[in-house]
Amino acid sequence: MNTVVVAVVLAILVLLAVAGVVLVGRRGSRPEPGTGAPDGAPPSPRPAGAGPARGTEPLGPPPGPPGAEAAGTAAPPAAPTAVLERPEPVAGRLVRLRARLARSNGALGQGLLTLLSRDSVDAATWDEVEETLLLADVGAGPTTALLDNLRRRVSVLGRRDPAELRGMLREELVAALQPDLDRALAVQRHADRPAVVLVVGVNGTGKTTTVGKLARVLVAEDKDVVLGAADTFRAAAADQLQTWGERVGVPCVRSDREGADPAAVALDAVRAGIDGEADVVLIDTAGRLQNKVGLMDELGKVKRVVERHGPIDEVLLVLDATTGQNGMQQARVFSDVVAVTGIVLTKLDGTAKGGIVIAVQQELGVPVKLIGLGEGPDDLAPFEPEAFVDALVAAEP
Ligand SMILES: Nc1nc2c(ncn2[C@@H]2O[C@H](COP(=O)(O)OP(=O)(O)OP(=O)(O)O)[C@@H](O)[C@H]2O)c(=O)[nH]1
Ligand SMILES: [Mg+2]
Repeated sequence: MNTVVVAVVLAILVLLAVAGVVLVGRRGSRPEPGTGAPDGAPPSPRPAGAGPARGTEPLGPPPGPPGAEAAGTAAPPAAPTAVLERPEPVAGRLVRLRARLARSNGALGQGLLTLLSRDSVDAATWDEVEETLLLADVGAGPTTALLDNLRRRVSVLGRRDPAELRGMLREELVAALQPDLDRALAVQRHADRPAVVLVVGVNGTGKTTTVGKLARVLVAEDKDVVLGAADTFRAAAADQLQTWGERVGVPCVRSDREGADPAAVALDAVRAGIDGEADVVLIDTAGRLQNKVGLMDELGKVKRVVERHGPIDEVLLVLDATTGQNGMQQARVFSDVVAVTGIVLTKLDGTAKGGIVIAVQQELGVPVKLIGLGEGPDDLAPFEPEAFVDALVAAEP
């Protein structure tokens, strides 16, 4: 009799253990419940990151989706460990990060204010104003335009009250930043497929970091994201991207083979996004291309192949703000090769070259949509001309 009881108890324990394993296995698959994203074993090559397949520890549940577990009443799952990060809210980021513009602030905004506050603004002072603008990488054309406007307005200003002067300078800088350009990212899902964002730029500008940070921005906005590691030059590039994804529970489609065809990986990522009903697929690309022909071939192929499923929604060109004229040169080459729809200006923290925002927009006719203000995971802000200029001409830097 006793043996029967023991056997029954053992059988129940085994059943409970199996139920627990299944539950834990399923819970690691997605950060947001109910969005129809890939579950556990997403399709195509090897999406990694959010899925439980690669690690020994399943990812823990996201904060606050209790409904997802209602079915598993048998036993509480045993200790999920890794906790997904909750990215910072996006609204007002630029204002929160404004102190990072401190050096631009000193060089451009404060420098101009000091010059224009002089008792007499003579020819020599205007030369200094011009020099200040050029040193801050505002660019020759925009500098001339700004200089003309400032000259005209200062001459009719009469007495130069500091507050009035600051207001005038603010207006002119905001106008130079073309505040009416549409800076919204095209990241809305289409009826039957995700939005696709291609991220391009030369090596070291911050592409991978930007893709990682942008994934967090989108996760903070409750979007389902898939990453595509189409920089296949070295495995470390895909590892870097995958790590960004893992932190917020976003899968990363990659190839295990160095030198794999970037277009194939990009296509696999888009397919994973379609199958998983994701909102956005973000594709990171390689920057180490020796010449324009190679660049054109590779990016052209990625674009062609990906567009079998529909047009790419956004091509973001990542530029390092500290590289000045070199950066501008790169921007020209890339915009000849792919139709760039938005610029991400990275490393604006701590550079005195904030004026490149004005130059690059005017030269390419493409809006700066995002700016990088540090190496931290949430140091990427939507670009807002007014908030940016306010940081430059702040009363207290
Ligand atoms: N200070 C600062 N550093 C940044 C910013 N964005 C990126 N970085 C740093 O720039 C370095 C290069 O960034 P990556 O994202 O690896 O650049 P990449 O363009 O992907 O480079 P490749 O893959 O080699 O083509 C890293 O050390 C980043 O942390 C930023 O806004 N501010
Ligand atoms: Mg990279």
